[in-house]
Amino acid sequence: MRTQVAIVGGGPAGLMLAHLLDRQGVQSVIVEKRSRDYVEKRVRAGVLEQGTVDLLVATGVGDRLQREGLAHHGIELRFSGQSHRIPLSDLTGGQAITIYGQQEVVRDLIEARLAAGQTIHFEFDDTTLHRLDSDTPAIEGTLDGGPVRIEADFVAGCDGSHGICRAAIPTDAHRIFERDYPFGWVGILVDAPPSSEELIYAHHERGFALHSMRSPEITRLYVQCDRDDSIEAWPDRRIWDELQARLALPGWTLTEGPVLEKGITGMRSVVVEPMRWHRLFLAGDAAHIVPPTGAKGLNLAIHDVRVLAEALGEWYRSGSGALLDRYSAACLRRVWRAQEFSSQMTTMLHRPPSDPDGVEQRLQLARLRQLAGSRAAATALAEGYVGIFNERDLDGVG
Ligand code: FAS
Ligand code: PHB
Repeated sequence: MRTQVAIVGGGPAGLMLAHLLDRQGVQSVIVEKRSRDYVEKRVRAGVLEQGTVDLLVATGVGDRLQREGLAHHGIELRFSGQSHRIPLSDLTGGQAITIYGQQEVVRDLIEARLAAGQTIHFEFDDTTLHRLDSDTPAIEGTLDGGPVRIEADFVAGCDGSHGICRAAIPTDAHRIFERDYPFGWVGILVDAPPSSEELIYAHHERGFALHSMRSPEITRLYVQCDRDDSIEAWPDRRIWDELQARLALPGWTLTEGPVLEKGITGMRSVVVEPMRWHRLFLAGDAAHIVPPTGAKGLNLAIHDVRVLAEALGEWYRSGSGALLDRYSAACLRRVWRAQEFSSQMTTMLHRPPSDPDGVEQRLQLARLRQLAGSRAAATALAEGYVGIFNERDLDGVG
């Protein structure tokens, strides 16, 4: 096979890149290791920044999002048995977040791609990359048991944190910045109506808890757990007991219900620099991982491919590689801002494994009280949360 851009990975990054390229008349082929059913059911992120929503809507894949997504204009911080709302929209000139499951975004993008008569090669196995440092890179693998070779001008590595593309960059040609947090999250999807209109981020001496949702019928909840915990250590009753304790507020009730899905998510920060090696361009989790406390993972993936699609479109329109040459720097500027924001949220809200003298907890509470009392501090958090990072005017890309 021959195409212009060969995309490894059919998650939000790969699918959105193909969609944006298609709108510019640039051909692409997507190879995805898993089945369609698997990627459409995989529960992950749920918070879309304003910029992500605007792009999905502007490029014609936002109809269902606009119908079924829940626009939120604030989030709640809960600590010391009190609740403090951060009015996101009031503090950011009207920007909001939208609650809409990542798997719904993936489903909408797959439907749009197939409706446009384009292909996605699901269950593509044994992916290997070739000649990335030449003008004719290629990917190979097996499809329906048969060997396949796809030749292209560029390869987009959108294969996530456990993919093969990142490892294809020689070790002396890139650096990996990593930080592992000494805790994780147990996440549950629950068949019960949300107990609050908006998301609740709770700081508690027993550990962090998060009340989120997917729809007026489905609640999404998380509790901080130890890094090495297994899901077997978290039977449903224990999860509910911890949620009830950590989210407790006089006059407020957490509605319980059947647990539809549960899993443990690790908490780490990873950044690969640069995000490009010759004709290979990394995007999304293949290039960076953020702890989910800031709800940035999916949004960063969409931002990367927006910048990459614009740069590839420019290359095919004018032959200029200027934007491609600036791709990595442009994305990394936003990636590090999102890392900093996510790290702040994570360290402010999670119980450290050891705090013998209680200093850490008192510092966290002082920070939370500042957010509750200072409009300036609350505005900085609100801007980070809705995705205002103001990096656009610094480098003139995207
Ligand atoms: P993805 O991982 O979504 O997609 C990569 C795709 O590549 C996958 O479909 C994979 O099957 C495919 N692939 C891998 N190797 C391949 C190969 N060799 N050949 C072909 N295909 C291959 N973010 C939040 O904001 N909130 C959350 O609650 C949240 N929860 C998360 C929970 C988990 C368990 C994980 C892993 C991430 C979570 N995230 C969350 C972050 C998440 O949303 C990611 O940022 C987002 O999925 C990134 O999208 P992609 O870069 O497209 O990577
Ligand atoms: C979610 O709804 O899955 C979610 C919301 C906010 C976060 C992380 C996850 O910070």
